Amino acid sequence: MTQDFFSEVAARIPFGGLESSDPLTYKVYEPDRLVLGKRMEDHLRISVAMWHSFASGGSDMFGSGTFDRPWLEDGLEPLAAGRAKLDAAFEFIAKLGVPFFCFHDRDIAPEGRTAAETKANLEAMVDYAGEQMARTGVRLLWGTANLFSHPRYAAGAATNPDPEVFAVAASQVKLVLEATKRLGGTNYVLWGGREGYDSLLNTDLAREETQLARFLSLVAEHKHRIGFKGTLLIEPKPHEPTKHQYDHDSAVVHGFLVRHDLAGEYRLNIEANHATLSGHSFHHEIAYAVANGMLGSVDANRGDYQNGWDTDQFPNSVDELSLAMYEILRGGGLTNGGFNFDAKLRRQSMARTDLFHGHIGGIDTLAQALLIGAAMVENGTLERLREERYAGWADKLGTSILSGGATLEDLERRVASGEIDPKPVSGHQELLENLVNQHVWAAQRRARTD
Ligand code: XLS
Ligand code: NI
Ligand code: NI
Repeated sequence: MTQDFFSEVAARIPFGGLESSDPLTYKVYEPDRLVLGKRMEDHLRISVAMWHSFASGGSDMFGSGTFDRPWLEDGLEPLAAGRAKLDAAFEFIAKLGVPFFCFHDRDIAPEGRTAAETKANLEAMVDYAGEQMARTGVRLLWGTANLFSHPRYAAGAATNPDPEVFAVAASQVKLVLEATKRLGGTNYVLWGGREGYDSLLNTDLAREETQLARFLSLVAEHKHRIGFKGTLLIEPKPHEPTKHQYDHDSAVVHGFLVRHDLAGEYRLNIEANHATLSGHSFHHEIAYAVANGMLGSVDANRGDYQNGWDTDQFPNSVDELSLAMYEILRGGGLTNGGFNFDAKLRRQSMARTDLFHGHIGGIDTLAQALLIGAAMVENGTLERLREERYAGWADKLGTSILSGGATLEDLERRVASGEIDPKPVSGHQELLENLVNQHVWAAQRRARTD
C-alpha cells in the first residue's frame, strides 16, 4: 500500500481551458488533441525529472532545504525513504497525467558503504520503480548515472587523471544502462558532469579527450552487447560545475563524435538553459541538431536573462519555444525523445502543490508553442521563403559547383567574362519576424475563441 502525498489533488489534472479559474487545470494541454495528425501527448512526450522534483530539498549554497518533502527528512531508514520518494513521485506523475519520468541512479538509490551494497541498493530500488511503473503506467524516457556528486568525481569521471575513477564510473554506467534497459527506457543520457577543467595548469587536454572518447566507445559497445534498443544521448553544457565543460554545445559535441567515429552511436539531449549559457539561443541548438540529424531529446527549462548560471526554471516563454518547436516539427518531431522537465522550483516555493503549478505552467507553455509551431509548418510561408532564398543552388550553376563540376578556373573565367554577375537580394528578416508574430498572435486569438 503506497502512501498518499498529494491528497489535495484528487485525480488526474483535467483540461480546463483558458477560461478556467482553477490553477490545477491545464489551460492548453489536451493529451488527445490532434496536431498535424498526431496526439499532443505523442508530440510532447512529457517527462518529470526525479532529481529536481523529488530528490532535492531546496537547499542552495547559502541555506538548507526549504521544501515540504517528508521522504527527505533526516533520520529515515535510507531504503524506506527511497521507497516513499518513489511513491510520491509516481503518485505525482500519474496525477499530472504525463507519460514519462527520468532518473539518475543516485536519485532513487543511496550510495552504500561498499560497492556491493551500492549495487544492491540500486537493484532493490529499480525493482521498486518497476512495480510503480506497472501500477501507474508511467514509462521511462531515460536513465542516467550520477558521475558528479561523489567526492571521487571532483576531477571528472572518464576524464579523471586516475584510471581507477574511470573504472568506477564505467561500472556505474554499466549498471544504470542495464537498469534502463530493464525498465524499458527509450534513451540513455550522458551529461558530462565534471568532464572539463577548473584550471589548465593541471590539465592535459589531449589525454582527457582520448579518455572521454574511450569511455563513450565502451558505453556504445555495451549497449549493443546487452541489446539495448534505446538511443544514447549526450547533453551539452558549456560550464558549471567546471569552468569549462568539454561537451560545450551541440556543434562541439558533434565534432567530437565525428572525430572519434562515434557520430552514428549518439544523439543530443538539448537543454534550453545550457543553450543560453553557451551563448546560443535554444532555437539555435535545436536547429543545429536537426540540421545534422543529431536531435534526440530535450531538457525543458529556462534561464534568467540577468544571471549567468543554470537556474533551471520552468519554461514560460511561448515566443521562444515556438521557434524551437517549429524546427523540431520541420525535422520530423521527437521520435524516441521527449520534453523532460529538468526544472526546479524556486526555493520559496515550498509547498508540495507548487510542483503541480510548475509543471502545469511548463506543459501548457510547450503545448501552446506546439500549436504555433504546427501552424507555421501548415501555413508553409516560412519554409517557402527559405527555399526560395536558395533557389539558385538548384539551377545549373549551383548544381555544377556542388557536384564538383566547376573548378576555380572555370568560375574565375565566367566571372571575368561578365557571365556571372550576382545582384544582392534582401534577406527580409523583419518580414519573417512579423510572420512569426502573426502566428503567435493568431494562436492567442484562436485559443480565446476555441
Ligand atoms: C545539469 C544537467 C543534468 C542532466 C542529467 O545541468 O542538466 O541535470 O540533465 O544528468
Ligand atoms: Ni539536463
Ligand atoms: Ni542543466
